Amino acid sequence: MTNFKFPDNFLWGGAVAANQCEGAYLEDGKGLSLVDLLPSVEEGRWDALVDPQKTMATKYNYYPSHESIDFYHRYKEDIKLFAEMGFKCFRLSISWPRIFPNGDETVPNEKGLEFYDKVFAECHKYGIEPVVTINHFDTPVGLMKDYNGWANRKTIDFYLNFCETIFKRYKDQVKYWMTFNEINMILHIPMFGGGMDITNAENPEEMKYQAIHHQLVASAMATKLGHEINPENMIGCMLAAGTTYPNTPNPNDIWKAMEADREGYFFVDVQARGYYPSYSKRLFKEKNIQLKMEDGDLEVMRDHTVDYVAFSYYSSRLTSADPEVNKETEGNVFATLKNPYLKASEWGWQIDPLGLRITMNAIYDRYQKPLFIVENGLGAVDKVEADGSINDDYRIDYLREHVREMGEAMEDGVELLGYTPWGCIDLVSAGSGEMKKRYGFIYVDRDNEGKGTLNRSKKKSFDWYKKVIETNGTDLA
Ligand code: P53
Repeated sequence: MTNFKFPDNFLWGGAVAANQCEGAYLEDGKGLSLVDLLPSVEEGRWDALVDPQKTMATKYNYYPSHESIDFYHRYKEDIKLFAEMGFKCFRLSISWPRIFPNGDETVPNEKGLEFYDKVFAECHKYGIEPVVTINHFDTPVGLMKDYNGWANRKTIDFYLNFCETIFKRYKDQVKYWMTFNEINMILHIPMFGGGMDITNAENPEEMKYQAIHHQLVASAMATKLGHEINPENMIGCMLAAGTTYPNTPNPNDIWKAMEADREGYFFVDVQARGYYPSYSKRLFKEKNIQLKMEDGDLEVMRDHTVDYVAFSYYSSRLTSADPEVNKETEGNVFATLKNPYLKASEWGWQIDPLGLRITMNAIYDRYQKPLFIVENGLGAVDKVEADGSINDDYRIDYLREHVREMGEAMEDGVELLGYTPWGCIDLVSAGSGEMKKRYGFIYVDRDNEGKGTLNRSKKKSFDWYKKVIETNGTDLA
């Protein structure tokens, strides 16, 4: 069977985030990240995610991020395994509190910077291009405590200081950057995405969009700065994507689906086109939002748009205009009805490879900028056989179908820079804090309670992905 051949310079790789893999949560001068205050699913991870009082004040027994998979001490072994699979790139994030422990310091923590020197050197040893997320759900606790995070305009300066520090330090090591991971997450979990507490705000929606404005200004300023420091830098935005389908052909459902997609596009409309979308006027009016802007905000957005649009894709979504029908979706980060045409993972995430092609085409049609799929994958429970092997055919099936649709989208004319499946090595789940929800090609011996040797081993999907990269996507069998 012949498949689509990906371009020779296509960036095959994998993705992780500092707060989900590094561990060493207080080592070498690192400060606390908000994620370090989140417990496991059994102790109420979700409550802590949505209620900052619980995040800040509650003492839990076990915090999965504190040791995580100990990438901080095992990065050499891990990167070597990525190289063995043939990775052309590796997406990781730089932990903000590792560099600025409280977030508002002017002088960075040298020890923290040295860690990433070593990680990038290790990548380049194997010809692996680092792809760096600047802020991946990793706001220093100090910024939330002392400033209410992104609700405060001062956070723009702290963030830019962080950006300047790392742009300069890693000027010769890193070319691909993303300003914020899943920037639209702030709408759904303001604590996670914005390091802030909106619960006591007079108009919580206004506070959210004010914080969003700050992030969008910060993202444009970072793009400007990044290009000044190194004109070769490629700076992107990053959206939690997945097209929303209407539940029926009822025009009300179609409209509802369009509105749902605009919630996310809102961000990229600014980051990629350079201005607030026309529909934002009505949105602000209806939610009674008056944004405070400063001179130059709109200009910097206009003049410093991103070089590429990155996104995560796990699933499409389904919505209805009928509140009774839609009730079913409550309590999910991204509200979605059950689509009767799709199967779902053990965590209820619906599997829709064609949805990836649809999403890619929709985003590319809208922005006409190169895309980068920086997260995709199947969270599943893996079984280690008596002989140590792990036969994760379900994961191979999921990835194969998605890679195939990626190829279709490229044949449709979509420009795609690369593909970095999520959690290329097992790591802590962001949403649930579990280890059991695994995405990796590489298995890590550690369980939900933090027990295990932390030993790494290859799953069946390891050899599969290696072959996909080797043949540039022509052999997906
Ligand atoms: P997990 C949902 C909830 C939290 C984070 O999610 C999410 C999403 C889905 O978009 O976003 C990304 O670990 C995120 C990663 C995360 C990944 O999805 O809950 O960028 O940090 O690990 C997968 O299975």
